[in-house]
Amino acid sequence: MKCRVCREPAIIDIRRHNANFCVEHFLRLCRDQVAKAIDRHEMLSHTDRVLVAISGGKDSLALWDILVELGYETDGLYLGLGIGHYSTSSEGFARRFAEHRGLRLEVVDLQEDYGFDVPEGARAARRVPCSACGLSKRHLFDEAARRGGYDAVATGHNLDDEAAVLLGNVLHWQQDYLGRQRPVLPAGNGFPRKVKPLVRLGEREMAAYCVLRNIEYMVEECPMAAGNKHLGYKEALNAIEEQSPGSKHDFYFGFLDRVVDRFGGASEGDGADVGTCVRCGAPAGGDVCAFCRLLERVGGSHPDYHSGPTSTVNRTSVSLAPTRVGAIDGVTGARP
Ligand code: Q46
Ligand code: ZN
Ligand code: ZN
Repeated sequence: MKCRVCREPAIIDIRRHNANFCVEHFLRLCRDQVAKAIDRHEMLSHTDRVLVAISGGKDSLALWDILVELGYETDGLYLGLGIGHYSTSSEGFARRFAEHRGLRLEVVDLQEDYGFDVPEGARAARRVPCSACGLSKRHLFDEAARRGGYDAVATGHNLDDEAAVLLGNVLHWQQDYLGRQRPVLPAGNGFPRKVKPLVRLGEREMAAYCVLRNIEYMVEECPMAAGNKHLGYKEALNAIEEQSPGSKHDFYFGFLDRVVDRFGGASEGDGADVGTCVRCGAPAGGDVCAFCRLLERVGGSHPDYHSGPTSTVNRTSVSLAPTRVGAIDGVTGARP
């Protein structure tokens, strides 16, 4: 097995490219694919300040690493969701990554900062955990981006994720979701720009990238994901990809090239009557946003953004609104 570029021994085969790569050229391929996605979909410019959503898993840490390598100005945000061992352990991976590289990581903890965790939120709202979790994540990333004056929020969704979500949306003809399933959603209606620079790379490549770059990451998946439909869609697509390499890529990029515009909804809140939440100032369909309604049901409250620093690893001069005083040297603490 020889590298397609240099003919030295290869360490990985990528069947959808019908090619093998050595370490150096595999890492270059990953960076090039991210640069290509950013360029083609006009995700970021080099003057943007980018907030990277960090979960402690392979995708978000590889994304952060690649964006730094490509010269983007980035900070990370980790959200402590209160999902037992999964959360405590993933926070450690996120913090160690940031500390080793001298990068700034803000940590927002649902329980400490808002008085509830994902399992409690799900019970109170009578929702499945992933629904309460997703709602909280979207709100808190948007909120942190507004508060910190970031130009864009970058998430580690890879090709496998996007193809699986697309399959689910197509199976159930979720027209609104289909219109918004784009690698970039422009800022608008009070929402920050959202970008997914890993859409040209698969799950297996991201794991290999982390191993080759010595990035330690949380291998364990969130226990709440077990048995969810998304995993089933991934398995179905893996079976198709096995028979026909390149299918996931063709499915997702064919959709973007030929179909997505038929569904409209190129930005968040499109078509909806978007006002401002009277409690927290976030964009909202009614007087009170969905997160504040969840907070009320679960008996939580907003942190006082004006009373002290948030927990931030390697805090720099950026003055972010504070949630709690952090414990790590010189550092303050508040995170997908
Ligand atoms: S939504 Fe659901 Fe994830 Fe939240 S509860 Fe876990 S599996 S972390 S991407
Ligand atoms: Zn090579
Ligand atoms: Zn609100």
